[in-house]
Amino acid sequence: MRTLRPHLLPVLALGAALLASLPAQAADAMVARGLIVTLKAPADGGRESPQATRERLKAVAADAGLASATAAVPVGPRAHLLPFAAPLTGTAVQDAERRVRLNPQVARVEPDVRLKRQAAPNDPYYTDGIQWHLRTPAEGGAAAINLPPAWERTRGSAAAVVAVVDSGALYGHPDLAGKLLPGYDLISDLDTSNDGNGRDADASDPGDWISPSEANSARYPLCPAEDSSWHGSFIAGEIAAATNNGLGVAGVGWDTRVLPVRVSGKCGAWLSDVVDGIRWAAGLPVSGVPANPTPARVINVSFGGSSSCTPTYQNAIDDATAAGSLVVVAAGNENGPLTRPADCAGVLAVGAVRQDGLKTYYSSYGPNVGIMAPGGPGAADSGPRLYSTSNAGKRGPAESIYDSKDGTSFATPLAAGVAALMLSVNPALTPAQLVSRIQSGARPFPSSAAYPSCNASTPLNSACNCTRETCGPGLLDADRALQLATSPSAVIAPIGSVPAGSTVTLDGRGSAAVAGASIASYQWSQVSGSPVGIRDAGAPVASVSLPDARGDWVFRLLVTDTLGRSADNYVTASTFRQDDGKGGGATGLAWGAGLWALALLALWRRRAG
Ligand SMILES: [Ca+2]
Ligand SMILES: [Ca+2]
Ligand SMILES: [Ca+2]
Repeated sequence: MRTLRPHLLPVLALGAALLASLPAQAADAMVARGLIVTLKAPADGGRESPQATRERLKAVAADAGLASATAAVPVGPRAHLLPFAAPLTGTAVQDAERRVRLNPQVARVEPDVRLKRQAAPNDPYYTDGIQWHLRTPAEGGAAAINLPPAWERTRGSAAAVVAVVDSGALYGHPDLAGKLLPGYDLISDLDTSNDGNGRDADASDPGDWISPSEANSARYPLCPAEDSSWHGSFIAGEIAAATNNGLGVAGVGWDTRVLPVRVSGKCGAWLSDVVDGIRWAAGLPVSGVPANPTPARVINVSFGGSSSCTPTYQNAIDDATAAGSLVVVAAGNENGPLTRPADCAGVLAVGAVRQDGLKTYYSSYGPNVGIMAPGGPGAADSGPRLYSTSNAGKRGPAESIYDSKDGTSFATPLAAGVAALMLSVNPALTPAQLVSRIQSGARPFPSSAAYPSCNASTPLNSACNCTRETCGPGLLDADRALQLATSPSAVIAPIGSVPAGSTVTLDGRGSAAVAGASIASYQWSQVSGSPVGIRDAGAPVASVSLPDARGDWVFRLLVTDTLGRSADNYVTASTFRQDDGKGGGATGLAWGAGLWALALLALWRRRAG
């Protein structure tokens, strides 16, 4: 058991990570209610009466063919607004502006456009582009998690608590002020705790350094010398740094709160403390410890290990999940198969991609990865990193700073933060519903011709192109996940391979609406294959008679709930002939992958449209 150690980096070369400025707003998106006009000084150079100014403005409007609904309105000391009779858009605005500008009486003119409320926080690491990974993919790169449109929907809520089961927290960091709940310190032994006692109510992080004399000692076997990591505080800042406070970094959830649960100290954490930490975070009883007054609906666990999931770990995750808490875990930095806790059932395991969306050379991987998110390029690669709240102290806490780190530990809190945003718009979502919606909303992986595809059986020592079999469903997309947070889910029983000429059942009875709604309508349609009639196309269970020929047919189910929200899904039926001598099982995987690709394509098209 050990933390997934980051590569600590000094805060420097920030300029290298700067992005180009945002694209200008397109002209066709512009809405204006009039023109803001500044007249030239009167011909005689003297002062002009308000009445004379109004007369000149009226003449300008008339010359330009503007049918002003009302008289000009002063804008500041020198300019006036000439209102249109009704708001104009696009080129109509530009035409009116051009006509007014041609008037020799006019010094300046600009449209009085409606400024869209931008959910862009003013934290300098965000505005400077250093926190590229929070932006839209167009702004921040293929892997950016698309928070700006998500922040238009919600900035989180104080009720959505995210536990950070980690090294404790720096309560004195100014960019975590007001965002940290009291939490608890569950480290049970003195050598690890480094705070002079065992379990206690103070979850602050005293540092977890290992001095050269302590390294590989009897107290700290197999532990190398290292400086304090401030691991938990970095993660807390990613999830919920004080945001839009003009200081430092932005967090995923402006209004999310973090519950620090301290389990990791010098030389890492004990399994027994971690599983107690998960239980306590979820609001479950832990012997000898007061009940958690603020149970977390999302639990971030950025720990790794070399063994596979054990009943001790699985039971804690099962209990937390049953209590309604989603456990979000790091995939691991071993460039190999997932290990505990990422391979436990019911967790959302998060792997790390670079800014360009390729798997990092270090991220563990496999088909059971839940989602991929930015994790920094890693020390052996280059590219933009992730910045968050930290401390300059090499041992105990010193000056509050911002630092960069790499690792799946730091991809994980991005997904945990998105889950908290989803719960703030729909607190009824279960852990399984959170996972399915985050995955349904995933963006497809990009692919670079300069890199190989990740290999399911042989780890590559470089970045690689993610596939479904190596990186799971796709890239984390906060906005798409938030849209789906209030949607029903369309679930279709698999069909797979059937004899040619079969009648098959299209079964959508697994579909579900979120709390407070129910499925109001089912609509089946055919997407591909030779045309076949669908019986009961408006019912939860429909059927089709497939022709007596080999082929593939894809059907779509669209469900709409009582609140008018919709979702869809796809199912494939493939036929074989009895004299083929096989049931097509060997190609089942290919069908599954094709179905997945089709579903993603549909999502992508819908999003792009
Ligand atoms: Ca303690
Ligand atoms: Ca303590
Ligand atoms: Ca801030």
